Amino acid sequence: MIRRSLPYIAAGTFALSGCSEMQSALAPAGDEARRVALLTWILFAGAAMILLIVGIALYLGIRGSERSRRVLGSDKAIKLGGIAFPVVTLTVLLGYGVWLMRGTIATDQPGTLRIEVTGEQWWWRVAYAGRNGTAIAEANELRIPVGREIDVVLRSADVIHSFWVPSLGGKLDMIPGRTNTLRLKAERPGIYRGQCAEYCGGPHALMAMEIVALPDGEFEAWLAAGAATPTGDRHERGRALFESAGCGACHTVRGTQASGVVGPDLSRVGARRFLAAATVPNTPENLARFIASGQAIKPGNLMPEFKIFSDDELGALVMYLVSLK
Ligand code: HEC
Ligand SMILES: [Cu+2]
Repeated sequence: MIRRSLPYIAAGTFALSGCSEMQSALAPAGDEARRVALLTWILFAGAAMILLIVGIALYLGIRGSERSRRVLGSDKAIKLGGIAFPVVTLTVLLGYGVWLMRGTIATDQPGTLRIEVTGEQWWWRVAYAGRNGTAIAEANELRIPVGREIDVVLRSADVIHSFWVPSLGGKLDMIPGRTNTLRLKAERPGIYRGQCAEYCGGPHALMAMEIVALPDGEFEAWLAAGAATPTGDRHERGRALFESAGCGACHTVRGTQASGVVGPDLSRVGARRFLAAATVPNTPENLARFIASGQAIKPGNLMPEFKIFSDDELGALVMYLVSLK
């Protein structure tokens, strides 16, 4: 039995090791995540030690000499090991935990970048503060500057979701009617993965996102660049199809008629690495598949399938979407 399952265990371990860098609380790339990782290791080591001691006591209790069994069964041993030890250990641990995580609560410091993230069934609405107070809408991918403190302002549009990017920080719930703020900082450029960590119905497991940490200059340039308005006849047909099919009732493409706010903002959808909240890579094939049979890709998602397009029309629509950067 064991021998037969070994290859599967090995394969599983290997597959899990693939996740280690992008989405792991044990591979911290930010201050808060580092504290969480430290606490994790301390708890793990402490628990391992206690397990060992209990194991030895159990062995001595069953197999030990008469004397050791008498010592283990004494009132004193029970008061010390069963009452005093847990009370002292847990109190010290609580104090240490509170002290360690101090300063990770967000405060309204000037100069801190604010990004609003709203949990929706089953994707992420994102808003950056643009120049002179205007909001810049994005979705499903968070770009942040490396080395800067960021206040991620968390809200929910429907049910409870939870924002968790293990490599960058702790987990914080997105609760309807409340605003929670999470402080994040990425210490090195890279791509970090986050996952909705509170069951929110249906395709909750397919509600993930990527956080792309860019050097400050690159980030500012990306934010300032705004959305490109594609020009030329090549994209005209796709844009017309987008409008006539009614995509604009739910989606916004800045600079066009499309101004719906039911679904993700598509002004720069062509620049995203993934589609449908990190469900599938953003390729032309997957775009076409998502439009025509999105329920097969992300069962239960709130976008209706559009079977009305010919392959040719789908191609034109996809070309238009890809050009939105
Ligand atoms: C009834 C509203 C509605 C209509 C109409 C609609 N969509 Fe969507 N769309 C959604 C929702 C909701 C999502 C988010 C799905 C998810 O990931 O859970 C979405 C997601 C998408 C995405 C993925 C976006 C991302 O950030 O990954 C694309 C691309 C897209 N829609 C294109 C289209 C196109 C093209 C049309 C028209 C043919 C269209 N949509 C019509 C609601 C709509
Ligand atoms: Cu969820």
